[in-house]
Amino acid sequence: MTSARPAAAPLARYDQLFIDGAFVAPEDGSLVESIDPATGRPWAVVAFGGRRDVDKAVAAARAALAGPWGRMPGHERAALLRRFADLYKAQARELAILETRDSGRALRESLADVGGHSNAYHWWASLADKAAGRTIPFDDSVHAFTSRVPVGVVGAITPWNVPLMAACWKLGPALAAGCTVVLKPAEQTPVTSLELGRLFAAAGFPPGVVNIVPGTGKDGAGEYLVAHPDVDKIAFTGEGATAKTILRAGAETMKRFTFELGGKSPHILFADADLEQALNAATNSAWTLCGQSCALGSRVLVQRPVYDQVVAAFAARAGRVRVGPPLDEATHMGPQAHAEQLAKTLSYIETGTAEGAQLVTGGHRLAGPEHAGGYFVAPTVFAGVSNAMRIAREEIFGPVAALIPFDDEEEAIAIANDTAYGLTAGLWTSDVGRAHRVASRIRAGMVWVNTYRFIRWSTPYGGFKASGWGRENGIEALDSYLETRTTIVSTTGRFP
Ligand code: TXE
Repeated sequence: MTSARPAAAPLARYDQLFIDGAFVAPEDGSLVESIDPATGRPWAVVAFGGRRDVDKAVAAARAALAGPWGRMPGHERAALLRRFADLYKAQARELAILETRDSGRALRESLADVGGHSNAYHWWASLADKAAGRTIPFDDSVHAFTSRVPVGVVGAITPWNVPLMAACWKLGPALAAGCTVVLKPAEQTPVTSLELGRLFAAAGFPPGVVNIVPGTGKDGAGEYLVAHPDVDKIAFTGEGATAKTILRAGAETMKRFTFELGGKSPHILFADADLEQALNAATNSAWTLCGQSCALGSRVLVQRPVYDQVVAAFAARAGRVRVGPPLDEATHMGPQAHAEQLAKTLSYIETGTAEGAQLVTGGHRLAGPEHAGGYFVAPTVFAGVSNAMRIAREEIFGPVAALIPFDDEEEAIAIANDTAYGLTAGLWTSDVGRAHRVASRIRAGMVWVNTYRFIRWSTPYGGFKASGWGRENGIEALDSYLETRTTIVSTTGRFP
């Protein structure tokens, strides 16, 4: 979260952009304070890029494509990415601490998340020399073949909930494909993305391959990047409404897009499930990241014979969540990442009550001494939720579980699919046949059976319907950073 107050002396300083291999002061940008969501007070001063800064970054990215990076064999790009991955691993704890400072995510979660990113970068490195084309049989008058070539300069626009993960999911495939990148992190959480600049420089990446320009979205670096004629692709994670604005603006220059947007994921608990395990997953999914992830099971569908039992268990477990200073490794859940998100969550809690859902526990901002000034919300459980209610239809992005009862398989599938979104879904059952029957009928990009939120670099991730376009992670993600060129060589030299 940022404000325009002048920087105070003791603040950490991230007052330079990373452009063309060097940290530089913004030319026509500004210096802005970054707020610690656990205290509501500024903790760092950060450089935001202006239009000229974005122009410089894009020019550097374009030049790098035409320079050594563009001519570098895949195995050499792989070696650079591996070096970066090793440096990242060595720095993972510091990065996780900074991520927690800036976003409020509980440190135990940041450590687990950031600790895995070097594996992801290594995996992308392993693909950097594997983007092969194919030969196309026709007749002996031609030799026809395809080549996969980098899409070009990528504008990567990331959100505030998981800044390093969102950056990894874009930088990994983009660099493996041979693209260059201008990364624009969210205005509320820019610090850890800037740290990546140091690691890319230390790993020996040529100048301009990765540029990092924090700034605002609308009327700022984000908008300039999307409108820029020399940017070939926008890789975006954020809100659906923002994606539509970006799509319209980017259409002017016929950009390529990948969009990773919101979710309202169904997490289905059948009465025959291992309920202890299902509850572990469902409650974890309710409070992880303080509810600020598109993948979480924010609609918990529970079969009626176990509904009351599950509601009681949710309430009991909500009471055991330690909500407090995110840097304390004993803390389970930190604050909401910024003041607007806090206000959004509290307003949805009011909506749920007004719609007639039963507030079982939580439902308020926390005000203990360890919460003073911070954006903390009590873990909240609503029972008696119908899928028609706004709290079941719209993305809240807070620690709010909505428990919806159902009778049978058909009804569970109907409720699960009755949503504008289609990102993820989970189901718990001990019946293998049912697991396959239900999973195959759910309109979502990722379906988990007897587990939840298993997400890895190699498993494609992305949404059906309003949850997005394209996939991140997996070979599919690499494809979205490549163009296909078809070459036809005549074997006769005669025309026609
Ligand atoms: O998202 P935005 P916000 C959802 C979640 C949350 C809501 C609002 O429900 O409560 O979105 O969050 C940049 N041109 N998700 O307002 O605006 C912006 O600077 C170019 C789900 O923060 O989409 C930031 O870098 N860029 C999501 C990024 O877009 C623009 C994660 C995301 O901001 C821009 C985050 C513009 N016109 C929020 N406007 C998920 N899928 O996980 C904004 N940006």
